[in-house]
Amino acid sequence: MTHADVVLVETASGVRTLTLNRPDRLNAANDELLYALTDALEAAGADTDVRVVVITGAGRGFCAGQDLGGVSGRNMSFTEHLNATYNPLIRTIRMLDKPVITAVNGVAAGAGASLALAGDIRLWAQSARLIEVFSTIALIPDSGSTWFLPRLVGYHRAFELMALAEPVLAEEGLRAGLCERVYPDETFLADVQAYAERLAARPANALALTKRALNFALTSTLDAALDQEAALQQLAGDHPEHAEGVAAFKEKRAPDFRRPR
Ligand code: T3D
Repeated sequence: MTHADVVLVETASGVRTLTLNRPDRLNAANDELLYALTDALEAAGADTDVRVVVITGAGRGFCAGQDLGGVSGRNMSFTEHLNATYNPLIRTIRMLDKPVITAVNGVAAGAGASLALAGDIRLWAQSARLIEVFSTIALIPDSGSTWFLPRLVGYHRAFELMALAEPVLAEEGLRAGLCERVYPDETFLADVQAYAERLAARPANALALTKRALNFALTSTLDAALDQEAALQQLAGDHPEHAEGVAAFKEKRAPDFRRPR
């Protein structure tokens, strides 16, 4: 399979959809897929026509984590492998100055669960499930799971989910804040596209700065977050989007943040 086959790339109405494409392995990640996904995210970041990125999976799975078929005989240590593949991927998602939606169409296990949690917006199909499966093969959660999950469900539930590797189903996922919305399986992709287009109509610069401010604040003091907000607000206020938003308010019309200026 080539780079282009393992991650399908489509763009419609400012929404770039990246589809993991190893459906017979539930989109388990081999190196080819991990590099292709990171490259595709960077390309989406650089493309001015792209306002929102969606990551989803082909077939009935979202991503079953590391492809266990290719692990034995690997000529890299675990540490080297994580630093070369999963960690750059997760960092790219978190640093991308565009919203990334993880559209979890089915099972998300292991590093696939981490990937599902790494999105700015997480949309689940009704049949989606998230499994911190690592302990089943006597590994520890990686690719950001130890950072994301306790912030969402607290230390104790995170530890339980990781220790027992029990699936989180859509109902709990929604209740516990592991996803923002759950949609029926039958209409999932159309619902995701509609949601993404809504996001794409919002002010791109302000959303990029909001993402940067939130990511900073997650690991900062209140004092530092206030300073960061003050600095970033200047960048938002100086941008033509802000003038358009204020003009639209005064003229009692909807703002058009997509209009080239
Ligand atoms: O650097 C490093 O290497 C460390 C990084 C680690 C990151 C990790 O992600 S570690 C965790 C690795 N992932 C797993 O351990 C998950 C293994 N898979 C499962 O536990 C189950 O498949 C699922 C719970 C995800 C789904 O179960 P189910 O019953 O819905 O599907 P299935 O029948 O088990 O899987 C369907 C097919 O996909 C099957 O192939 P077959 O029998 O039809 O030919 C299965 O072998 C294949 N598959 C599923 N997961 C993987 C996989 N093949 C390779 N690797 C997988 N991870």
